[in-house]
Amino acid sequence: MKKIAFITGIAGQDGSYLAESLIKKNYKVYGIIRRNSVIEHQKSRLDHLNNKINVSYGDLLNESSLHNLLRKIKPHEIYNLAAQSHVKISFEIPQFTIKTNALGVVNILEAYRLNCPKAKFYQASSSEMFGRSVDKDGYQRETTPFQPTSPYGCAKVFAFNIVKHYRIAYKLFASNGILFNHESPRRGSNFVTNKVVKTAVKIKLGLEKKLELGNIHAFRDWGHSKDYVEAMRLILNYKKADDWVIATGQTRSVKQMTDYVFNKLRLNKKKHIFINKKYFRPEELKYLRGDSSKAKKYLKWKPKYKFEKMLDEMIDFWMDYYERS
Ligand code: G4F
Repeated sequence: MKKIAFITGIAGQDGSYLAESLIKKNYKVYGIIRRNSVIEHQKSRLDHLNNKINVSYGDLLNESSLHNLLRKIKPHEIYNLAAQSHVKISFEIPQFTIKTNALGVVNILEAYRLNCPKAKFYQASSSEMFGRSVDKDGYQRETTPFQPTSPYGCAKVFAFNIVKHYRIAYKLFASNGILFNHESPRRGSNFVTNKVVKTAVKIKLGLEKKLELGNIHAFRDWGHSKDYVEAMRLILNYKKADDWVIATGQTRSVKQMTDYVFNKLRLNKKKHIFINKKYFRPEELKYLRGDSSKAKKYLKWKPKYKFEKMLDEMIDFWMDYYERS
C-alpha cells in the first residue's frame, strides 16, 4: 500500500520540494493551500506536479477543513510547514503571525489527535527560536535555550513546546525539525538570499540600478531547501519522535553572501549597494550556526549542497528567467 502524506504549506519552497521528493518515493501526496486573490501566485511552485498531487483549499485557522481532510485521507505522515514565515513581517502583523504559527499548530495537532492519532507528525520549528542564545563554542544545538527575538520566534517556541507536550501527554509520534535558514531558486524574493541574487542579476542585465539592504552584519547558517526536506522525511521515519537540529554548521554574514554574488557577476558593490533603515528589525537576531551532529549520527543526514553551489544555482535560475522573458 502507498504511504499517504499530508503537507500544509505545500505551495511554499519547502512544501513543493517535499512533495516532489515524496512522489519519487511513491507516496500519495495531499496538501492544502490558502486562498489568495492572485491565483497565478498560488500554485506556481506546484504547476509541474499538477496531476501527481491532491491539493485543496484549507487553513490552519480553519479547523473544520483540517478535521474533514484528516478524517478522509487518514495520512501516515503529516508535515506542518504552513506559517507566516517572514520574520520582519512578523513585527508588522504580530497577532496574525501568532495566531497562524502558534494557535494554528494547536488546531492541526487537535485534528491529528482526534482523527488519525497513529500518523506521524512533523513540525517546522526554526532556528529563529534560539534568538540571542549561543553556546560557548559558538553553535546552537538541541540543548541550547530559546531566547527568541521576534514575534515569529516567540510563536515558534510555543509551537515547539506544544508539539513536545502532545508527544508526551498523548503518546503521539510528534517531532520537531529545528531548521536553520534554507534557500533555493524557489525562495520568496523578500528573503535576503533571493533578494540579493535576483536584484544582482537584474543589475547585471541593466534592468535595475540598486540593491537596498538592512543589517548586512547579521550571520546565518544557510543550507539548501532540497537537502532540508530530505531531513524532514528521515525525522518521521526514525524509530521514535524527537527534536532535531538541521544545519550546515557554517555561518556567513549577509555581507559575505552579497560579496560572493556580486563578485560572481563581476559587479561593483560600491556603485550598487545601499543600506536602508527600513529593512532593519526592531530587534535583530545577530548570529546563527547550527550543530546537527545528532541528525548526522542517528538519521545519517548530511547536506549535499555547498553554499557556493546553492548561490550559483540561484544565479543561473534568475539569469535564465530574465534572459527568456
Ligand atoms: O532572509 P531573511 O529574511 O531570513 P531570517 O529572518 O533569518 O528568517 C528565515 O530563516 C528562519 C530560520 O532561522 C526561518 F525560521 C524564517 O521563516 C525564515 O525562513 O533574513 C536573514 C538576515 C536577517 O538578519 C536580516 O536582518 O538578513 C538580514 N537582512 C539584511 N537586509 C535582510 C535584508 N533580510 C531581508 N529579508 N531583506 C533585506 O533587505
